[in-house]
Amino acid sequence: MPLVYSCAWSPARLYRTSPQKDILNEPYEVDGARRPQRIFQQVFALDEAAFGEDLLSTQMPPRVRPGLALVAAGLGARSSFHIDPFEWLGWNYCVSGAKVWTFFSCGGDEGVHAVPSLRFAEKAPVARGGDQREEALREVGLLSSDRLCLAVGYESEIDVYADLSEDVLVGLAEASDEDVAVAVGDCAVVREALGAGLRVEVCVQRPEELIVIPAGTAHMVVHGAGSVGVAGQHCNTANEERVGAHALRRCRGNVRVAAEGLEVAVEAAIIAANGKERGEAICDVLWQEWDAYTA
Ligand SMILES: O=C(O)CCC(=O)C(=O)O
Repeated sequence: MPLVYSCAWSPARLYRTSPQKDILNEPYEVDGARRPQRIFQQVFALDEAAFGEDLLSTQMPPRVRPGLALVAAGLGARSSFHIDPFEWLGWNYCVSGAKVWTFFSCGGDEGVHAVPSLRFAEKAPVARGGDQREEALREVGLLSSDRLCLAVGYESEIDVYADLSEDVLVGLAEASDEDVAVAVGDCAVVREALGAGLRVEVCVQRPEELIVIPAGTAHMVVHGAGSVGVAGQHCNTANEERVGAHALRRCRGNVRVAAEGLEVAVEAAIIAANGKERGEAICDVLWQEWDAYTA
């Protein structure tokens, strides 16, 4: 499998916006897509015409819905090597600085788990949306210390960029995408993944660019100096069943319920985690809160 530096074939997609344009209303160039698309329809809410109806805002009670994340990082800071928790679509918009994304994907259901040396294991996420959201998830039984946790994802302790020279990161703003891809392609973990038949895609994200991360794609990010971005999640009818099944699996619920939609799956997950009586009482409170929120 070749190492790829653009997102044209991609699991991930890169959208280029521009400071002169109106980010809420104008269409933007998209790598790999035939025509421009609009990105946001409200501030940091993905455009439903391009990305499908936002089911998190209509099917998930506000108290347990994921929030936006601000990602501010210095030179060399990096994420873990991970697959996003939940099975929804991740997005990440770069406001300033630049960062390198490396995506690993592979045909078949097993994905990166087919390469045991990458050592992916279940892990509760570090960022769960702040203390208040963590508390809210704990209260409804969707986050607990025994890892019976709605937000569990997969993570590896491996540092994909362990061999990447700091010079690449210092010069990131001006570097060509090809040069960065070649430098990342030289890292031992990447060479090993390519040798094992995984697809590896390297992408430099710069200001006014949005990355969309498909569910289940393993990735790791390393930042250049002064990088600031905003990240969020989106769930539409295409991945609703996956997100619902994830919620239920985490709570040892009946995963077939997921086909009935996200709202039904979230309720079933809460009941599976708390028992029928307490679970139903929690759901009543969450739905009432929701009515008050939308009134
Ligand atoms: O921007 C970063 O440092 C990490 C972002 C990331 O991995 C994600 O949004 O899933």
